Amino acid sequence: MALLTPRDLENLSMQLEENDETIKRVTGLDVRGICEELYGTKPGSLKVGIIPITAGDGIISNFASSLLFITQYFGLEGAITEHSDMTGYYEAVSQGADIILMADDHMFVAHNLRKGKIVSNHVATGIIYAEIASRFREASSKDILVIGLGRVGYAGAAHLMKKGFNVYACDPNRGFLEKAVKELGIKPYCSEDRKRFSMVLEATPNANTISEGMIEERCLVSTPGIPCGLPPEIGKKYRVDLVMEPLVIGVASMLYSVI
Ligand code: PYL
Ligand code: MG
Repeated sequence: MALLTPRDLENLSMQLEENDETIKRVTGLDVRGICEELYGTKPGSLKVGIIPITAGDGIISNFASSLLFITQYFGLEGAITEHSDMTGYYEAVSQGADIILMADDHMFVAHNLRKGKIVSNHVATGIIYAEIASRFREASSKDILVIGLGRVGYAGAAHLMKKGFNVYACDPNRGFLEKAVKELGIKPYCSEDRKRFSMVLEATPNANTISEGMIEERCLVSTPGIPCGLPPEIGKKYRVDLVMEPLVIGVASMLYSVI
């Protein structure tokens, strides 16, 4: 999985503002509104304990402070623990945290200690970016393309199937594709079919995964990025709206899903 760098997290509030404007324009709702409808929850006065974790590649300098910004932006009370790892966990729980946010290199979780609800960033991110794509007001049909069937794309495809969309998907890993066909009932996307889509969920760790033959003239591409799957020249040549932001939208989905 691609790890965030401090550079990815620069100007997070500006990235959020720009993307929220696009989301509102193309779906009719902003991130808050979509999360409230999606999960049926509204943030109350809950305390969020943010615990830096030193495992693996270790602490990302502005990751915890980014989580604090996001927690407060969505109206929750956040606090970064003074200590990391298990000491930090003990500190957060002792100080009355209702929700714990912590991430190592493989798993980033939100855990509501009061309700016992837990969610991974992969699932919450797949679901919210799928939801955004599916709400494209100018969509030409219920056909939607999912590029990438790893932990994020699989969760997004499952969510879209549950919502009754015609999900076409591709992944270079044949096993991932076969698993999604068997377990979710998605249709394998073949470029030879020359089928074009007005809604795309891109969930891969690669750049330029979207090619010209995949999209309609008017299209919404929804992706957590890192890097961007839409080649700039295609974004310019067609009337493509791009929703791409590295952390805030996925964490909002995590928080709304466990509150
Ligand atoms: C959650 C992000 C989204 C994409 N990749 C994921 C990632 O970078 N995970 C690693 C997060 C490490 C955080 C570090 C810290 O600062 O606590 N352990
Ligand atoms: Mg990507």
